[in-house]
Formats: sequence, C-alpha cells, structure tokens
Amino acid sequence: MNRESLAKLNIGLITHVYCDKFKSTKTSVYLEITVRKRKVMRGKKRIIIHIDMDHFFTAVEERQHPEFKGKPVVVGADPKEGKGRGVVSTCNYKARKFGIRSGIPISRAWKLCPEAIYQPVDYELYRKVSDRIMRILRKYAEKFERWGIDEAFLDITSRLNDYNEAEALARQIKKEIFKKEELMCSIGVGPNKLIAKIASDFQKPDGLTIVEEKGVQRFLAPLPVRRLLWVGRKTEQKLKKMGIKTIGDLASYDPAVLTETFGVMGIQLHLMAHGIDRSEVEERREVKSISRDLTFEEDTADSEFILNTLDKLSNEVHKDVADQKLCFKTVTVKVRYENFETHTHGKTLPFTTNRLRDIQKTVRELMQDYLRSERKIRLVGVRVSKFVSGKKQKTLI
Ligand code: TTP
Ligand code: MG
Repeated sequence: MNRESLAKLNIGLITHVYCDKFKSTKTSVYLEITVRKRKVMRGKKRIIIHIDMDHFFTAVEERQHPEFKGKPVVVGADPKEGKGRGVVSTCNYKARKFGIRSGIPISRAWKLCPEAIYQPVDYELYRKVSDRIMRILRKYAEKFERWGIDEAFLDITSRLNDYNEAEALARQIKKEIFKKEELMCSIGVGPNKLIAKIASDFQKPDGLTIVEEKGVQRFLAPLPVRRLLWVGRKTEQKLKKMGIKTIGDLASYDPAVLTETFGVMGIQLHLMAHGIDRSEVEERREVKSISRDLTFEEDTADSEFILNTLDKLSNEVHKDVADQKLCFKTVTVKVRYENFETHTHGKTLPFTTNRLRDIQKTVRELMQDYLRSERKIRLVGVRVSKFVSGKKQKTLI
C-alpha cells in the first residue's frame, strides 16, 4: 500500500479525528489536524474527571486487616518462600519502595522483600467493594463510564461551570469514598478523558491534579511517552529509537513519519501528544471479559490434569458470569509453554449462553491442539467475552 492510500485509510478508520484538511503529494503525505473550533466552541467546553483507586487490592486487604498497617503488602500468587510461580497483582506503596510492581513474578517479589505480607487474590471481595464505589461515583455525573475494577470517568460538564467547581467536586468525591469505604483514590480533572486519566496518575497516592485546557501542552510536554494510553513497552522502544522520549518530543515530530512508521496508531499518537481526545464518556457494559489464569506448581504435559484444572477455572469464570447475570458468546483459552511461548485460541459460539457446560466443552475442544504435543505447559487460562445482559437474553435454557 502506498503512503497516500495508507493515510486515506487511516483517516477513514479514525473517525473521531479532527481532520479538516488532508494533503498529499507523490512524495509527502501529511495531515493538517486542527480542532474544529466552530463545533467545539458552540457547545460548552467539557470537564472530565478520572478517578483511580490507590493500590486497590492491597488497600482493601489493609482495611480488612488493620494489623497490616505500615507494612509492605503484596497481593498475588503464593510466594512459597521464593519458589512460587505466579505473579504480583498489586502491592502497596511501601512494597513499591522495594521495587515490587504489578505483573512481576511473585518469586522476584519475594527476593526483593521477603518480609512483606503476601495475600492471595480475593476477586469476589474486590468486586463487591468496586461495585459500591462505582455506585457512589455514578451519582455525581450525568455521564459515567466504569473503566476497570478501580477506575471510572465522569463527564460533569452539564453540572458545573468551571474548574474551581470541578476541584470542589473532586474533593467531595474523595471525602465520600473515604468516609464510606475507608479507601483513598487519586483524581485527575481535564478537558477530555486522555488528560483526566494522565492527570489522575500524576500524583499518587491521594492525588488531585487539575489540568485546564490552556495548560494541556505544558502539562504533557515533559512526561514520558509511556504515560499515553496505548503506548506500551514496544512502542516506547520504537519511539526511543526515533529520538522521541517525551510527549513534547512526540508532539513536535512529523505526523507523516509517525503514520508511515506506526500506521493508524501514528495519527493517534500525534493527536494524543497534542492532548486531543474527542472520545465520549459513555456508559457501557461494565465488563468486557471475565477470565481466570493459573500457573502450575510444576510445568506439566499431563493432559488429564491440565483439563481438570481448566474445568476448575471454567467453574470460577462461570460463577462470576452467573453473579453478574451475563450471557456470553465467545470462549477463549490461553496456554503458556515452559519456554513462556504463549498462545490464545478462541471460539465464538453460534448462540449466547450462560451455561457452565458450554464453557467447559468449548475449552476442552479448544485445548485439543495444545495437548497433542508433548510440550510442557506452565500456565493455562479461560476467558469468556462478547456479553449480553441476562435480562436481554431470550434464547436461554
Ligand atoms: P491499577 O489501578 O493499575 O493499580 P493499583 O490500584 O493497585 O495501584 P495505583 O495506586 O498505582 O493505581 O490496577 C487496579 C487493580 O487491578 C490492582 O489493585 C490489582 C489489579 N491488577 C492486576 O491484577 N494485575 C495487574 O497487572 C495490574 C496493573 C492491576
Ligand atoms: Mg488504581
């Protein structure tokens, strides 16, 4: 595909881009991206709040166990005195001082801080707490969007007049969450979701960061590109090789080269670096997928054992699905071999269902290819997705 058609395709795909002009010649393609002032100015400028709970799982554990106070706490797999094989879900700020982070092997966490308190993951409890927090938040906004287990966006434009009022509201939200749940959160306030989210992460824990539209560029410029949504480690490395470390570097980079290098995401990167994000705060299905993973005590090629484990994981997933009165269409398995090579394989059923046996049967079917080889498996997982609410479901048992 040549540069011109690539860029045209990109424009077609990114429907929310504010693109007034698109110019292209044989040798250069560039997008002139300007905010459509007419349209934006006609309406009131948006004020968006993003709330993210501080070290959520461990904060809930600390609340349940006052004796943990002041100690490093890690929630995740059993460390088994350094021989454990799962990962850290999260840890409190005291444990972060030792270098522990979400996602690192639990064995490494143990090496970094054997004296920390290690707690298993209690999803059911965290979900209940999360549901209560979301109920508190929802009432503050006309438009509310739960973004994950411990974060949400609120569009408060229609209820407030300016950023002073937004600041007062943010403080009130913090106060109410603390009073009712004894938990702390960090809040970001900004002209769109992107800025609000980056702002909530800016001063953690117990932070409140307000970025008005006129201060967006100044706020973003010194931050590392990794702070932008969708910039993962790989993109970060690629940008680094291009000499782009900060969001300011990215903002001043030629968008044509970004598009050429990253395709559709190049435009997105350019827009994000300029703090542009038109996406709406919208209520949507609260969960996109429900999953459970398990790392085996020892790598194994024992088919029966693996399938029995998957049945148990299916059972746990099903419990969550039933609790939330959901019906699903897609079932996916995850397999990680001993060399960490990881595969996911999914199947969309021709019907929607909420039955355990549909999960178990599909999982067993999907696993067949992976069990034929003698390769040892380290981790397996089950995920269901493509939900419809149980209430809307007509074709159930
Ligand atoms: P985060 O909000 O990313 O992390 P956090 O709330 O623990 O810490 P912070 O104060 O920096 O916001 O994630 C919310 C919860 O999601 C977290 O408490 C545990 C869970 N989680 C995982 O299980 N695995 C992960 O890799 C991450 C990042 C989070
Ligand atoms: Mg959090």
